[in-house]
Amino acid sequence: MGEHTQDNKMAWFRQARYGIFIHWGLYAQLGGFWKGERVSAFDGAEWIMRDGQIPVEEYRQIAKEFNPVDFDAEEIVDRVVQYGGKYLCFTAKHHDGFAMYDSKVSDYNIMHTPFGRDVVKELAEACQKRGIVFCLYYSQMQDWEDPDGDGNTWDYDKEKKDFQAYFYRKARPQVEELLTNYGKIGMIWFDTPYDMPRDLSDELAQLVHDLQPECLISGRIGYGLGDFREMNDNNIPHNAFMEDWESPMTLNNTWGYSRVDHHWKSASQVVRMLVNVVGKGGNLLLNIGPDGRGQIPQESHEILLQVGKFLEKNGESIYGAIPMADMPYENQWGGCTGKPGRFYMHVLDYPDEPYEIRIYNLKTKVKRVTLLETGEELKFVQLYEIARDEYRFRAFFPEKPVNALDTVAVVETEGPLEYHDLRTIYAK
Ligand code: H79
Repeated sequence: MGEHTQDNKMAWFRQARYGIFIHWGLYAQLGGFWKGERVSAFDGAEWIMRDGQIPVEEYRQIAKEFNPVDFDAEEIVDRVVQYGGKYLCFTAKHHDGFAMYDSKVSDYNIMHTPFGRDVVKELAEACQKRGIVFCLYYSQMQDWEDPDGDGNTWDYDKEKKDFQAYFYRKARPQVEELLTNYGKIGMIWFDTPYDMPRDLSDELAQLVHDLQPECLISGRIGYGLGDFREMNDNNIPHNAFMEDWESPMTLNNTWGYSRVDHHWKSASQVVRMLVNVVGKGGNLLLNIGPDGRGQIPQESHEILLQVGKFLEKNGESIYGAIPMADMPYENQWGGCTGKPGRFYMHVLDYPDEPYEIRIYNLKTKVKRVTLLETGEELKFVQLYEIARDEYRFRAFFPEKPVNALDTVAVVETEGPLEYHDLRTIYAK
């Protein structure tokens, strides 16, 4: 057992770099439709109860029919492995307040459906078997079922809400159940803290630390109590960010399953996103929204499988990558990811003849350049142009990309990366 330092605690997260988010709950059965009509979604189809102002007594009826017979935790986790994801984060309870596990705290849970299976338990066991880090999403503030939970103002009077009562009756004890009954939890992903009172957030963080000292807490517990910064949904920071952080992203435009959202990102867009995030020092948490039968939409599956095949051969450039300071210029041909003593050029837009790619104002001496997939050594030159006070690195690629998604070259360097700051370059 190592020491309980923050570095030790973050180690798996920094190694992983790529995780799969799963949004799945009663809303999956609706797929964005209520009584035959599409409910316009502010954020995603998992918001249907709020967006449609569906009365809790009517929404509750979905539970009576919920029977996702195709759900197979082992198959889902096998797929996460195939996709190249290293952790899986599952919505144990989203804003609708419905627990997807056997909760003694509230009957509003999956055991009281025709399905009657503890999905959190099945996923936890499957992850354990496959070496995937199992993480749980829990909406600690919003709960549209509970009269005292935040958010439901169409059934319940906002003025009469007693959030503290909700916290002690449901949120806190449910988090306790989740961190007690399902083995080791890699991370608990809190969300939408809004104006949650500081003392209760403190208490929640303390509870997690007491029950599972190694469990990470997402930044959205609020008040800087998290172990890492959670970027905004579907947002990637402009610049490299030298702390621990994660960007949660959707594969189409919704988190929960929607029957009509077909705005899928391509595999190539996903790889670009992954390189962008990992190059800047973060983790990508990419979402899947299984449908009302418990199946991963075929489109998601095919896209993520392609990304997985890329990672199978090029994972070295992503997993365990370290944050890289921004280079002086944008790399319009793609991007870079870093490791000690080397970095990886990800050629996303393959060059035409003469198949040359340049990086300007890299001062560090390059020792060797090879293609990651084939090991083929590439010719390169490095020079310093005295009149312009500019460093130039040119690498010569083969005529054809080795991978249609991303041709990765390993650039071995002498010592740490050093750039020539643009501000020091002669102005005139
Ligand atoms: O779980 C996924 C989303 O459901 C959840 N976060 C990801 C990971 C999420 N919660 N809130 N949001 C996303 C943003 C929601 C914004 C809005 Fe609204 C909802 C805009 C309009 C309705 C709440 C009410 C904020 C402004 C008014």
